Amino acid sequence: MPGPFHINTPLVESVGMSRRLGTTVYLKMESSQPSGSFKIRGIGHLCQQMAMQSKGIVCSSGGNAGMAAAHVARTMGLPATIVVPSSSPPLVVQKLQDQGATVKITGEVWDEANTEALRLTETEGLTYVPPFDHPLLWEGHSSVITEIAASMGRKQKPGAVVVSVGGGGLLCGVAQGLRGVGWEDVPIVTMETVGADCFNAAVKAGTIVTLEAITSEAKCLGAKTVCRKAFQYSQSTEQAIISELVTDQQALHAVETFLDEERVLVELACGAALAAVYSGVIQRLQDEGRLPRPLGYLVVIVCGGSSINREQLANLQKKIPRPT
Ligand code: PLV
Repeated sequence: MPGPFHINTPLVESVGMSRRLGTTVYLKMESSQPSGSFKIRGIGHLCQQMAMQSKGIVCSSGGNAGMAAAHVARTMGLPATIVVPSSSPPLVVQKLQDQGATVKITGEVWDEANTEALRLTETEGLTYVPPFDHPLLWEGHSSVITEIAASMGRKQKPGAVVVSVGGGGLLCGVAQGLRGVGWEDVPIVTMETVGADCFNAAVKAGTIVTLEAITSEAKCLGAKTVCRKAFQYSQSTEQAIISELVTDQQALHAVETFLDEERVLVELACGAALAAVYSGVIQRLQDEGRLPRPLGYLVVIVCGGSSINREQLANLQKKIPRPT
């Protein structure tokens, strides 16, 4: 069986973040994965289980799931069709083509691209690779926590883990991973941007809701409906999940600060998680008594993302107004 396709990523302290928070902050550098994000963990695992006899795969994506699927398919010698919405920047389309994938642009948001991917699954007999809603994806993503536990030792629990949420696949993997290593009492802080906040909307409503539109520039967080499993985790009393929002401005500021301080360029989707520290969300949660102080150490999953370069960053800087 080919794979695993992902690598064991660095777990490094961010001195700048630790200084701000007054607590040690570790970055789990998923931005270093082949294909540029954590997605390869779950998608690699799913393809190992489901695509061995396949005549090709089809994946609907805001970008990064597609990048992971294209990478895995190329390594397995399978053709890949990636369906992206028109909101994905040309940079993503180019990178997918560089990986040898056929790219189809359908609809304005991921949900519409997904309908087309499901249609192709039926008509072309391709193996469907979902970007966030599948138990094999969550199982694959859970290795991010297993690695942290192996590095730190199981007795050294983090005080909290910070993740970005789009459709909720990473959250499910992290929740499953924490349970797997006996860290089920470690709170998860979930970060979304306003306008790509389907998880927060579901938590507030107490039921799964579908957003009318995606108005955030963090297009890779732009699923209109969160997956059922993520919502179920939010309802469980076993594990605290704290759902928080930041603005696009705060996510962009986090991307810029991270680039300056850590010298790594990540997407706005990842900036949302970084803003948990840079915009004082964790400190506020401690002030409110929702997270303990002291916290032990904090882990931020640096989910990464490939739809960013200097030009795309400049575009975002033009589009997203500065705070006045
Ligand atoms: N992006 C998905 C879903 O898009 C995709 O198709 O690539 N951080 C980054 C850099 C991401 O690309 C994503 C998801 C997330 C975080 C959130 O992960 P999720 O969807 O598992 O919650 C619409």
